[in-house]
Amino acid sequence: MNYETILSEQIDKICKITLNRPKQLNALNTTVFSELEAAMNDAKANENVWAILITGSGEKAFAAGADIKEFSEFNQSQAKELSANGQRIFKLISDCTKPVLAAINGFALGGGLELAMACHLRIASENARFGQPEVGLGVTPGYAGTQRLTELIGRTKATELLLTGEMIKAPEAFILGLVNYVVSPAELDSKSMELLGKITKQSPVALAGILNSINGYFDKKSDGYQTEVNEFAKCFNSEDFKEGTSAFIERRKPNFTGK
Ligand code: CO8
Repeated sequence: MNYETILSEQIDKICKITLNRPKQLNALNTTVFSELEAAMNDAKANENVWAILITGSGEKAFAAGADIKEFSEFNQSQAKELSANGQRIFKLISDCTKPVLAAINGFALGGGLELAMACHLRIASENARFGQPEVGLGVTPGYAGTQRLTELIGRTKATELLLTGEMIKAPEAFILGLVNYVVSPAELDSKSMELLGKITKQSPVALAGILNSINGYFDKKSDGYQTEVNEFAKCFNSEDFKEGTSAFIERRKPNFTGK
């Protein structure tokens, strides 16, 4: 499918989505949001896609935030709609039952960091910079930055970063647990594909159960322990479970189908 502001391609079992407004540092406008939603829905529905990679085009930015030029003239009700819509689309990513990895190739600021945090895994290049600079624009984060940053790095440091709007570099993001790995810009793509390659060798049924169970831990309305019981039991109905256990007994590698 052809998009105006993103690129979407399939590489083996991985759908790679690239934010593609490099001149605007991949700022997230309403077209990016709607195309990201469409690409995510396509990837979710495609049974040949087992994992999703989200990155930015160019060498400078993953995404430098929501498009300030677009929302600067908005009124309160437009702002509410923009924020709710952005949160809904980022939740589509965090709730996705296929693993989603953000390959952060530069600035991840404001909405850009919120997008990266909605993904299940994050790999940063050494030149990446992270921050929630909204406070300096006289606005709060609107795409769940206050929630996910606190969840990922803890209240103490999240509060400081949100209140100062200061940027941090990749090594500090790693120490804070915001990213899984930091690699050179040249290695970002290969490291991301390597990690997703390991993951896509596993059973998609089990991957989905694990992601649902982890989300259950953070979902205030559900009991994550019970979610884990349900997901565990669900696996016993799957061909993947029969294949995985048979392969172990027969001393061979499993050939999972996701069924
Ligand atoms: N929105 C729109 N355009 C942008 C954005 C952005 N967030 N970031 C960069 N650009 C554009 C610049 O305007 C410039 O365009 P042009 O050449 O046409 O003037 C181009 O990208 C290149 O940017 P710079 O020349 O500024 O590049 P520098 O290397 O000098 O600086 C920075 C890079 C530091 C990343 C700088 O561009 C910057 O500070 N950008 C803004 C970062 C920011 O504040 N992000 C947060 C935005 S707010 C948000 O994400 C959430 C809002 C809450 C949700 C809304 C609900 C209503």
